Amino acid sequence: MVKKFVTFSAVQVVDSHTAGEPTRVIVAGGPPLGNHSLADQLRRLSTEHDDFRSAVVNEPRGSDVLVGALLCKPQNRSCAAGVIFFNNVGYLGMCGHGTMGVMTTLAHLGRIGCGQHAIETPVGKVLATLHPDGRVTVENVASYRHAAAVSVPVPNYGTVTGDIAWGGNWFFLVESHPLRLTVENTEALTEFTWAIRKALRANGICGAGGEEIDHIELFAPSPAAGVDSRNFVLCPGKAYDRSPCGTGTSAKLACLAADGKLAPGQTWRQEGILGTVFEGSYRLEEGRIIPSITGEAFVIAESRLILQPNDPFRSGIRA
Ligand code: PYC
Repeated sequence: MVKKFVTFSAVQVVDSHTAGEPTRVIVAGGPPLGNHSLADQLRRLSTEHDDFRSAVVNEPRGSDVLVGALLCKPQNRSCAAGVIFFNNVGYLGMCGHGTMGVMTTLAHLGRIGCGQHAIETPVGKVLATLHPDGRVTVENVASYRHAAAVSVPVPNYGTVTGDIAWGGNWFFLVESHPLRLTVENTEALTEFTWAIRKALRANGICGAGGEEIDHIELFAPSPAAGVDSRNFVLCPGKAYDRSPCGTGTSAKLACLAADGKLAPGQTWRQEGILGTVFEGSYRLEEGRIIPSITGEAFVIAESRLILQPNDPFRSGIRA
């Protein structure tokens, strides 16, 4: 039997992981988004081409944990790239592990060398430095604590208290809780943090401007010598961050600075649930906290995603 000929589009991607958390950089084959600001390009992607997001990161081509990074035209020509980050359910303002993945991918493709490069994101310009040993330092957008010690009643768990902070995404940061932060315990950790997320929404507890707090971050002491803390971060689509989370570490630095527990330039070593570590510090600029986060990404695949028009899951499997 002759197979019917179908035209398809192909999307060229490079996959990497940063401290265990995957990033899929879309190098070619993305939808046309124009020459506007990254915020405008994000608006166009989300309103006109959301199928593209879902096709690239959702099953069967991706998974719930995958973060997509679409390379776009930067409006500021001095930037090495513009990037829109997205996941299984929507879009991210910034992504720390993803920026490290983008830098390592651009170097792998021969598009950048060692040194500092500016990257435009929908929430502002970030500076990323590729070091000769392969590590990447991301100087993130200004981060701040929005509210301290906010209590929320969480069904089946009781009252949970945490800080609300911006690190390029909105976080609820919880120090005091009864759970063990170990990788064997991720199911219970996911249930607990998802219940907190729902309770914040149900009680109208938001970030600035009424924005939803869509990342929940738990902390515990690290068992490793020389590491300041371990975290567990639940991402918006209910997958947990395998890395220590760049924007989550930035939010943590903002809280530590607000409490007078970390001085400018002092290093904070944040471990994630897999035991991988990001190093963070901050500088002050006109009273604002500018975090820098260092980690390492590894390229793991180069491929072409094929989107056939007659494929019932051309646009991915949506939850
Ligand atoms: O590293 O900023 C981060 C991040 C956000 C969501 C997943 N990773």
